[in-house]
Order: sequence, then structure tokens, then C-alpha cells
Amino acid sequence: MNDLAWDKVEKDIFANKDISLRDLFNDDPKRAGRFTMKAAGWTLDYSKNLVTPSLLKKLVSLAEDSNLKQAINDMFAGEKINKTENRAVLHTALRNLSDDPVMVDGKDVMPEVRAVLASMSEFSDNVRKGKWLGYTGKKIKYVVNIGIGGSDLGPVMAYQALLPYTKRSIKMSFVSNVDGTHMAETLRKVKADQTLFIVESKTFTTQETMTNAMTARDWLVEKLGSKDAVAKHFVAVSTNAEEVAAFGIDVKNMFGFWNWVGGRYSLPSAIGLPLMVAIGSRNFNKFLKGYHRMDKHFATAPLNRNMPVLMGLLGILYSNGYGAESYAVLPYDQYMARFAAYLQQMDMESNGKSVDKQGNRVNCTTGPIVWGEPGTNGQHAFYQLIHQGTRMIPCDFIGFCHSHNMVGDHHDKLMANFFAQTEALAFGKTSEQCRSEGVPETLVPHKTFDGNHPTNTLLADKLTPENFGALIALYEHKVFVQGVIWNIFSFDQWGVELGKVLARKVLGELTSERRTLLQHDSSTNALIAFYRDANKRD
Ligand code: G6Q
Repeated sequence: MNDLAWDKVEKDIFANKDISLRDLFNDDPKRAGRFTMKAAGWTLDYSKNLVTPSLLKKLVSLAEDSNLKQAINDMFAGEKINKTENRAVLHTALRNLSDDPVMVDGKDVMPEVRAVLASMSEFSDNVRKGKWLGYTGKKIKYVVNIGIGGSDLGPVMAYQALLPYTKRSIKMSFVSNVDGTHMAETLRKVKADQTLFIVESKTFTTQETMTNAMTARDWLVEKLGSKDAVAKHFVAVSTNAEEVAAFGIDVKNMFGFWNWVGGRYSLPSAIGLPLMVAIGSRNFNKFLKGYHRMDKHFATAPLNRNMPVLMGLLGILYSNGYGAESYAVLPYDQYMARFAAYLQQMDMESNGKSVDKQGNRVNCTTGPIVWGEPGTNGQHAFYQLIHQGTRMIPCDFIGFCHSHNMVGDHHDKLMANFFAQTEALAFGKTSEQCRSEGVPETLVPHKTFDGNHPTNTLLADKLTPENFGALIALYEHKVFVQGVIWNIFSFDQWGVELGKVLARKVLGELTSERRTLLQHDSSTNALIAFYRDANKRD
């Protein structure tokens, strides 16, 4: 991180260490308006943050001094900013609905992007209209997506979020875990002659996905009695045509993408195919339009009026200035139940790094821990700690003015809680208030709320494909901004490799016919031996 610019931020924090949201709001009746902005269908109220106009200016200077503007331009221009993998980072091209070309290695990638989208549309229309027939001539009623990590979390999360837009007669399932239970329980719910498997894997070599895909293939062949059935019941999304063909999937039923699409940023690529089958190509295009609107905002708005930049800077303020270890994402919408899990990967895999771009140890803490649950469930569980615990946990509250299910007064009650929580977190309840309410003196300390807990409020009209696409892009760019300021590479994930390599070795040791000489530490050796004994292996 840029020390000089950060010093100024820290000095400001120190000079205002008694900063209080109560005072800030009392002193400036127009604070809410001053600290609210709109972009791509979203309103962000960031007034309930521990910031003054002067601190914000210093944070924006930190972004400027970290060459953020140049970094944004480089990403959109297809520069190879993922240096450790020598790749461009162009998920923004996947939803580039303008006529502008996007160049990678001197070639415009947009014609290919559009061609894949067109073949995805044709395929999903066929499945939805019952034109794609299984091996025995039946229409598809069940779709099972097989993938993991970036090839699973996005599609399953977005499918759930956009459930009101889905064709309900097609039943979707998502299998990711190599735990056989995941596949076994899924196969119990589907009928082979009406099931389509979408195998999603950028590399088509991932252990979990290939194991699940092979189990599904064996099951299908057994149920339908012929290997020829595979071509009618399996399609692939991958960058690896050779492996797809070797698996037995006709490559004309393969939807491609490119090495400049990172796994956790791949939802708007062909990895979104199960979502497109579920919501249809028109809604999928609206989803992409939302992403594109936020992309345009991010690429063009000045840094001090730029939603992803402001959210990124506020996150840095709490992580690096206040030592906050985590932040909570709290969507007040049941459809967004998996949103925090999706952001966990996006944020923690991108910015969970401790070495800077020059290969040195970073001079500051980096990516925060992300967690959350949909409101109001969390209020009856972990909000206690946010209100009265000893840690600072900044929160993003995400809500909508209209529900897809206007059942009685549910939505008003939901949103009353939504607004009440940010108010309670910001302003708390003083001991004087408690006393004036007749709270016995012994209980006053327990019933006092310090307040001053920072929150962002993100509000949109309704959870539509367009608003949802924009929201995902907002978080993608927020993560990018933070990576730039921390001076780390956000688009690689070397930290997941070691465990994978060791697992391959251990698998051999668990399953070999004869016991091999184990050369791990004494704990791992003993655990492997214990497992072998339990399975009566020699
Ligand atoms: C994401 C990661 C990782 C990846 C999975 C699946 O950014 O790279 O989560 O998406 O490991 O990889 P495949 O798509 O190659 O199976």
C-alpha cells in the first residue's frame, strides 16, 4: 500500500478517534444526502460510516496515488494484469453490450463472445421449448449442473436469486462436492431419460468435477443401457476441447470461454449456461445489461463518485485503519441466500494474499473475511455480537423496495427490520436513555448499545436480473479496487494448489493395495493409518 497516502488517512483517523455517528449526523442535517449516490439501478447510502468529507478526500487520494484510474483502464483494455499467470482479465468483455471492440493480443474478442452467447441462447431455447430430446425421445425435465468453485458458486447462487424468473417445470440441481452424497442424493431426485447434465469446468481436469461427471455418466449409461445416450444427455462448458471429447461429449455440444476469464468471475460467460436455461436468454441478456451498466459506471465515474471505489475505500478504512477482520453481507431477500457464499470466493480467493506485486511481504493486512446470512434470520443469531461484541464488523445491508412475493405485510415488516438495524447499529442506545426508561441500574450496562457500528445500505427497486447483474459487478469491482490499493495480484489463486497436490499423494496412500512407507509428519501418518485400518486395508 502507498505509505505516504495511507499515513495521511491514518493521521486523520487518529485526529478524529472519538468520531461519533451521532455527532456527525447532528452536526450536518444534510449528511444522508451528501453521502448517498446512485449507479446502475442501485442507491448506496454510505452516510452511516465513520467518515468525514476530509477523511473521504484522503481515501480518494490514496486511490489516486495507487494509480487506480490507470489500473481500471488497463483491466478494461485487456492488458495482462494477471501477471503471475500472464493473462488479461476481461470478464467485462463478456457483458460488453456496446459496439466497442475489446482487444486481446491484437485481436478483437467480441465476435467470439457474441458467437458463444448466440449458441448458448439457441441451446437453452431448445431445452426450454422441449426441442432438445433425450436418448429415448423424451423432453428434458431435470438439469444437473456439475462443477465446483467458480464453475458452481456463481450459477447456483444466481439461479436461486433469480428463481422468480425461472421456468419452474425444469428442475435444476447443482452438484459440486466430491463427497458422493452430493451426487447420490441428486440422482435420487431425477429420471435418467429426462435429465441433462451440464459439466462445467474451465480445465476439464478438476478432480471433484471429473469424479462427479464420471459417476453421472456411469449411472446414465446403466439406466439407459447404452453409451450412445451420453451425447444426448451431456453437454460441457470448458476451454479444453480435447478433454471434453475424451470424456465422450460431442464438442459441438461444448460451450467455450477463454483463459482471460477467471473462474470466480465466469458467471457471465458460458458458465452461466444453467442460469440461462433456467431464466431464458432474454432475461440472461438483461442480467448482462446490469453488469454492463455497472462496468460503465466504474470505468467512467470520477473516483469520488464511483460506487465500487467508495465501497472499496470504506472497506480499506475499516480493515487497515480499525483492524476489522471481517465484514458481513446481509441481503434482506431470501432469494439471495447464497450471495455471501459467492462473495466469499470472489473476495477471499482474490485478495487473500500476503505477498505484494513485487514479491515482498505486504506492509498491511489484505483481504477481509466475508460472511453473512439473509435478513432477518441473522438478527436472531449473530447480530448480538455486531451490536454489543468487542469486534468491529462493518456490514453491507442489501434490500429492495418491492418483493416478488407481496404476501400480506411481510415485505413491510422485512424492510422495517432492515432500516431499524442500520439505525440501531449507528446510533445505539445510551445509558441515559436506559435510565430514563426505568431500566434498573444493575441492568443499565447490559442494555446500553454503544452504536457507532458502520454500515452501507444498498437499495434497489426489485431483485430483477438487471439489478442483480449490476450488484455482482459492483462487488467484483470493489474487490479489484482493494487489490490495486493493497498492491497485490487479485486474479490468481496459488494458495489453493498445495492442498490439491498433497491430496493426490494421500489418495494413493489411502487406496494402495499394500501399505506404503508414509513420510508425512507423525500426525498425518497416524491419521492415514487409522483410516486404512478402519477400512480393513492392509
Ligand atoms: C476460481 C478458481 C476455482 C475454479 C475451480 C474450478 O477463480 O480458479 O474456484 O473455478 O477450481 O475449476 P475448473 O473450472 O477448471 O473445474
